[in-house]
Amino acid sequence: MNPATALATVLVDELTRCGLTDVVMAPGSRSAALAMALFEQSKVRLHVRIDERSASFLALGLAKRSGRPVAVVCTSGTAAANFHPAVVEAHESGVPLLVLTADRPPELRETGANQTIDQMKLYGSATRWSCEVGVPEERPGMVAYWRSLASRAWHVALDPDPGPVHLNLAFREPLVPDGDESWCEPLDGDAPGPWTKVRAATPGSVLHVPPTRRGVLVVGDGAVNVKRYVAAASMAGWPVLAEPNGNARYGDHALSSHHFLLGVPEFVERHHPEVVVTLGKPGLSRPLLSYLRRAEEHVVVTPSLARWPDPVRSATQVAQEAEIPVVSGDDAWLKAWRSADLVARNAVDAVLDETGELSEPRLARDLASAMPGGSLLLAAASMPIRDLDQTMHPRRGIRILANRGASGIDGLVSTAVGAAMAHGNRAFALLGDLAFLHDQNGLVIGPQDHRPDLALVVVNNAGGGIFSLLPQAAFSESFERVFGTPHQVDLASVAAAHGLPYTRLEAMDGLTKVMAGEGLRIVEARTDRAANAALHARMRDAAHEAVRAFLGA
Ligand SMILES: Cc1ncc(C[n+]2csc(CCOP(=O)(O)OP(=O)(O)O)c2C)c(N)n1
Ligand SMILES: [Mg+2]
Repeated sequence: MNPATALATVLVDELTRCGLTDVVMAPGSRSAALAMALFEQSKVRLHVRIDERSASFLALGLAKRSGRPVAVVCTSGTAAANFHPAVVEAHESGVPLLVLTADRPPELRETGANQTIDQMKLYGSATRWSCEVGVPEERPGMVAYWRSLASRAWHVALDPDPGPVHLNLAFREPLVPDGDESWCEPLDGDAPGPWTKVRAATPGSVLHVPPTRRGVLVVGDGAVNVKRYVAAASMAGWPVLAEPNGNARYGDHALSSHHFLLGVPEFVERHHPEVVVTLGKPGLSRPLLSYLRRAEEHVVVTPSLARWPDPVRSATQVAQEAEIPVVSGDDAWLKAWRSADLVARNAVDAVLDETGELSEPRLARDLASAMPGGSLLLAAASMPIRDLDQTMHPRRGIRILANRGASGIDGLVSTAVGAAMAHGNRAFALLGDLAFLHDQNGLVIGPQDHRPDLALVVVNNAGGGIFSLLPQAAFSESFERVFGTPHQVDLASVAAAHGLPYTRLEAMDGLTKVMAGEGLRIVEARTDRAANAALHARMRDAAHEAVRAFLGA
């Protein structure tokens, strides 16, 4: 057996023994041995894509939803560089990825040899570990090296701080199997594997949160152990301020309009928190971020003590686990939050329901409400995730994901496809038109590849709608050209080019029908950026006014 084939076979086998179930690969020659070993391995589900950027976001989506490492494989050169955005997102949002890049052997580097770039530590500081594996050779000891390396890569990607691991794999020719099965030592691993068993450390000591009724639980992106903390907060009589992608906006204690409540200074003055506990990374609402600073104690719960989210540098304590104690007392604190929340929510709903017309925030709200139990929603950066945050009513039984590590508008079609496949049930994605167009290649799926049950709901406001809500909107001369960035792409034709069903959602009453479809499909909802900005201003004004009236302020 040639060394390239031996390394590829052993690596794939060992990763499978660790628990690898899904691999995404893009074609190339330097990675041929890996591609063929993956093709032979019946225990992994292989996904093949031609665009490495889309391939890596597909892997990200699969890993994000499943919580297990997913491998992504490519050839040398710019192919590997195209993984960079997904690696960055995985690094920032804590998604386990195994990034396997094929490379030229050292003697071909820095010589002008074809398709050769410097791939060592290609992703800079955006990995948990980056390893230059070394050219495989036929000599005793290599099997232990490769198997222990694979075990280690798997565990570093997963515990205790999930994220991307990069193995740069130099292959010397021959790159494809030569039919010879002999090798200088047994290639098999010891049964049943993995080669190195890693026992995760039990989390450090539990932090005891100071007892108080005046506490708030904030749940942001990437939160873990959500149910336990929501239950504890409920017992303590705390409101839960949950960003949709924190998946804690359910039950009696969940608020839905904190973005508006916390934008009213009189409300904030009267609702001074003694303790705020945050899970995950909050980052959708400026008023909520400012509120974190007002807490006497801000406890950040994080799986890793090596990094923790503290976006406004308000953390006073950081712990892997926290105990929120039950304290006796009346429910005045919680009731005050809930009643004000209801007032704000009703005011927002009234604005949204004035007519049956389709609007961006109403579509977000109604999509989240109408999704069948058990379904998944991926919301794109820009307005989709913010609209959900501002309008979604609390509910159970759905899962919401967003790429909030780096908040890119890239790779979202692929992330949605991957997440939907790992979810294995009905799935929806709410995407802006630019986000959709950015990853059109996510729609390029070969005939032998699995297609998920996923509706890509595209809010087409012909450009970047979020910018109409930002200060640059006042610069009318430059605005359209450099921020609005309109395009002239016909989404029905995009769907047709990919052979996908397309539906235009004209008014809100068409939503149920659109949602009832099956398979991979595109739904377009056309909106207007200026009207959307005006509607958001009305939502905010109505909510703030209602809260002030409620407070008698
Ligand atoms: C990869 C990347 N490029 C640029 C940006 C900056 N950006 C943030 S929102 C946005 C506009 C997005 O437009 P669209 O997806 O149509 O959503 P809308 O704002 O209309 O809701 C841009 C360009 C980004 N976040 N990510
Ligand atoms: Mg748009």
